[in-house]
Amino acid sequence: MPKKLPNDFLSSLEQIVSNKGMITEQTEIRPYVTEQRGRFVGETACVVKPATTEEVSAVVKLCSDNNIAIVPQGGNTGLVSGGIPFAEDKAIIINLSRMNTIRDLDPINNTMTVEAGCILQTIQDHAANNDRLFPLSLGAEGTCEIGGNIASNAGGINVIRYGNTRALILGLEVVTPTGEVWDGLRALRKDNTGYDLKQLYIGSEGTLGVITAAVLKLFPSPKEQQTAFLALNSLEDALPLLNMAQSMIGDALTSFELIPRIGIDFSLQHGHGVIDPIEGEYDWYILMEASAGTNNSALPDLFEKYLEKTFEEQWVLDGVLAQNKAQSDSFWLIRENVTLCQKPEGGSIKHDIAVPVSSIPTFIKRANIAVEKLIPGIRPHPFGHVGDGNIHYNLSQPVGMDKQEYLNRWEDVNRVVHDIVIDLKGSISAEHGIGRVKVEENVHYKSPLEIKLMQQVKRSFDPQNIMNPGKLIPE
Ligand code: FAD
Ligand code: 2HG
Ligand code: ZN
Repeated sequence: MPKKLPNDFLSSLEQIVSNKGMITEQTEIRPYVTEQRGRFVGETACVVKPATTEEVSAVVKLCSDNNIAIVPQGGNTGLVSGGIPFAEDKAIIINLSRMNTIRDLDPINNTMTVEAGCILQTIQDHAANNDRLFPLSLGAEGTCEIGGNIASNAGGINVIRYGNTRALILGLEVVTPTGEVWDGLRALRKDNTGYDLKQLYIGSEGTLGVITAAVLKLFPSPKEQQTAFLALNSLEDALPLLNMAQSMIGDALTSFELIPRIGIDFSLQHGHGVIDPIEGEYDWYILMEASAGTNNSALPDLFEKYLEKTFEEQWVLDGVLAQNKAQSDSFWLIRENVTLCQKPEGGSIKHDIAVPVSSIPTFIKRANIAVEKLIPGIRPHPFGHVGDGNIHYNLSQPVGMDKQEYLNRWEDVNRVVHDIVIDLKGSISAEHGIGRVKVEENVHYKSPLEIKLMQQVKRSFDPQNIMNPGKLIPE
C-alpha cells in the first residue's frame, strides 16, 4: 500500500481540483504507476489532474507547504521510468492530461501556443490544418503529451532536419516548486536577455518544475515528399549513403533510419499489415525521407539522381521508391513495428545510445561480439536514428532462455555495451533521458564535477527536493 498522506491533505487537494481532478482508487491508479517497459510498478496514494495553471500552482504550493513530493506526468510513455513514483517516494502524481487547450496559432510568426497536456498528434494535426508543420514525430505520438516531450527533450524521426525538442521550443510557462508561475511564453526567435531558463527546463524530466504551457516553432508544411526503402550492401555503406544524401539533397533530408533484418522478421511475424517491400533478404536496410516546402521543387529530380548514384556505387543492392502516400505509409509501418514487435520475442535488454555517426558500424560490431561472449545466443536488434548517430541497441533474449533469468542480466549487459559507447566518445542516453533507470549508470560515466554542477542547479531551483526526487540525478 502507498504511504499515508497527512489527514487533511487529500481533502485540501480535492478543494483545489474538485473530485473530477482526483483519483484515489488503487485499481484506477494502476495505469498511472505502471511504466511502458513493464519492468516496474510504482505507488502513489493519489493522482491529481488539474485543469488550469492556477490549479497546478495551488496544488504545488500545498505540496510544498506539506513537504510532499510531486511526480509530474504526461502520457506516461517515457522509457526510463521518470514519470512514476516509487514506493519510498511518498509522492503524488500531477498528471497534465486535462490541460489540453491549444491557446493560439500565429501563422505569420509561425508559432503555436499550447498547454502541456496536448497530445503530440493533436498538435501536429492542428498545425497541418493551418498549412504548417510541427515536425516532432515519434512512435508514441498518439499518446505522449507535449509537456512530457519537452520535459524529456524527445528526439524521434525528424531530428536530422529539425533538431530535437530543444530546438523547437520558443517559450515556456512553468510552475516552480514553491507554486509560483513563471510566464516565459515568449514567441521570439531572438531573446538574449540572460540565462536561457527554458533550456534548463527542457530535458529536466520533471525535476525543476511543472511545465504548464509552451510556445512551439512551426515550419512550412511539406508539399513534396520522397520516401525510399533501401537494402544495403553492408552496414558500413550506410555512412557514404548518408554523406551523399547530405551533399546531393542537403537540407531536404528529414529522416535516415536503420533497420536490421531481424527487425523486419519480427515485424512480419508479429505486426499487422506489414509487407516486406523488397524481395530477397539483406542484413541491413535504410528508410529515408526527404521533403520540400514548395510544389514543383527540384527534389524529385535530385532524389532520383541520388538513388542512381547509390546503386552505381553499389552501396545499395535493391530498393523501392514510394510511388504514393499509401506506399510511403507502408514503409513507416515497418519502422513502427520494429519498435513494437520486440515484445512478443521475450525479454529485451535496451540501450539508447549515441556515438559519432562515423563510429556507428564500429560500435555495432564491437558490441555484437561483446554481448555474444556474455550471453551466447543473444539476439542483437540495433535500429533507429542512424542519421543522428543514435542507435537503439536492443537485445532480444536467446530463444528458449528463461525470460526472468535473462532480464536479471540487464545491468551486466548495460555495462559491457556502455563501456564501448564511452570508449567511442558517445552517450548512454541519446533521446530517452535518465529517469530512474539510468541514474547510477550516468553517475558512473559522467565526471563528478558534471554531476555536482547538476546537483547545484537542482538545489537552487528546488531546495526542498520535492520535484521528482531521485530521478535524473542522485539525491
Ligand atoms: P511521460 O512519460 O509522462 O513523462 C516523461 C518525463 O517527463 C517524466 O520524467 C515526467 O516526470 C516528466 N514530465 C511529464 N510531463 C511533464 C510536465 N508537464 N512538466 C514537467 N515534467 C513533466 N522518445 C524519443 O525521444 N524518441 C522516439 O522516437 C520515441 N519513440 C517512442 C516509441 C514508443 C512506442 C514509445 C512507447 C515511446 C517512445 N519514446 C520516444 C519515449 C516517449 O514517448 C517520449 O519520451 C515522450 O516524450 C514522453 O512523453 P509523455 O507525455 O509520455 O511523458
Ligand atoms: C524508437 O525510435 C523509440 O522507436 C523506441 O525511441 C526505442 O524500443 C526502443 O527502445
Ligand atoms: Zn528512438
